[in-house]
Amino acid sequence: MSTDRHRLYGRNASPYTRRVAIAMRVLGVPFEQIALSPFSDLEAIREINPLGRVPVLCLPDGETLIESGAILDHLLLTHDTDHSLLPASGAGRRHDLQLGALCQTALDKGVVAGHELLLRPEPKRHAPYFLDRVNQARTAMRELEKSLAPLNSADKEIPSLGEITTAVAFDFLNGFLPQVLENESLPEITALSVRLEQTAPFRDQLPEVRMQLRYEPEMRAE
Ligand SMILES: N[C@@H](CCC(=O)N[C@@H](CS)C(=O)NCC(=O)O)C(=O)O
Repeated sequence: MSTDRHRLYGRNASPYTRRVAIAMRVLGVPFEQIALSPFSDLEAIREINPLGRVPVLCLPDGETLIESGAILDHLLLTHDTDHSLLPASGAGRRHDLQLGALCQTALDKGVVAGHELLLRPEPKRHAPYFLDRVNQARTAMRELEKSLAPLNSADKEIPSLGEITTAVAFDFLNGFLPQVLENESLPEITALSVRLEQTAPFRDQLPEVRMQLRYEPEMRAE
């Protein structure tokens, strides 16, 4: 189908979708968001993406893109020509992409741990598997805290892509699986999150629902 606007499929409750939506707002790309959930709208999502996943971005000419990283790569190439969200090359680009890579691990492991609780009946849950995933997500956020400091852009008007994803990941993990970050001291990430969540692109792209999961088996991962 050909339209004059981008169409973004997925809810902001998905951190992968939310980071794309916020980046589109920051870049000033007009889009329509079709807030489908892979849990309640799987058949509708499969019509757009046979893999049954979000986010999906349909371009105005009808081409369909999947995977938030690939979607963002296209959006930056076409709409970030002055490289305000991601430096064109060099140490700054590598650093920002590494922030995104740490976020991706934190999110992927947090989501997998959450799915262990959401989708697997309690007697079949494997506590060591769950706690190892929680620990991986936590470690990724600790590494992110260390990596954030050197190029933290508190004085920049436009957040970088890595900073957007960091704030989105922090908000998501705190809401979805709070035990990942409970008792963690993450002052750089917290300050970034407080600053960015007050801005219009973040406020306009809030998660539609917040699901909170908890599972505290006897054994601990650390
Ligand atoms: N690596 C993907 C992750 C996307 C992802 O896991 N999306 C979730 C929603 S938060 C989903 O569609 N889950 C259903 C599934 O993977 O089957 C990305 O960055 O876009």
